Amino acid sequence: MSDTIFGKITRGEIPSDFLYEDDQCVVIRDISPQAPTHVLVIPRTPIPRLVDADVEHQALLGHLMLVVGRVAQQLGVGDGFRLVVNNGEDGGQTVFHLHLHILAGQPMDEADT
Ligand code: IU
Repeated sequence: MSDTIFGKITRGEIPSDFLYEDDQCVVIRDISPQAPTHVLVIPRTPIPRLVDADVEHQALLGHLMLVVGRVAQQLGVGDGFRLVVNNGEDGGQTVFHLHLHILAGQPMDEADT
C-alpha cells in the first residue's frame, strides 16, 4: 500500500501538533484552512479512500465519528460544524489516506466547502 504524508504524520515521522490522539487516530489542524476552524481526523490505519473501507474497518469508522464529536466540543464548535470526506480525485481528494474534515466558525450555508 502506498504511503502518504498522513502516514508519516500519524507515525510521528513528521512532527505535528496533535489536538487529540489515541491508539486509532490523530487530529491535526489543516495546513490550508477553509474555515476559521478546520481540523482533520486521521486514522492511523491507512485506508486510501472511504470506498476502500471494509467491514473490518467498521469499528474504526464508528470511533472516528465519536472522536469528531468529542473534538468539536473541545474546540467549542459542538453546536455547529460541517463534516466532510472527499472521496477520490473527482471528489476533490488530494491525500489518499482517509481523513475527515471538521469545518466550523462561519455559517456553513455561506461556505463553499
Ligand atoms: P483532501 O480531502 O484530500 O482534499 O484534503 C487534504 C487536506 O489536507 C487539505 O485540506 C490540505 O490542506 C491538508 N493538508 C494538510 O493539512 N497538511 C499537509 O501537509 C497536506 C495537506 I500535503
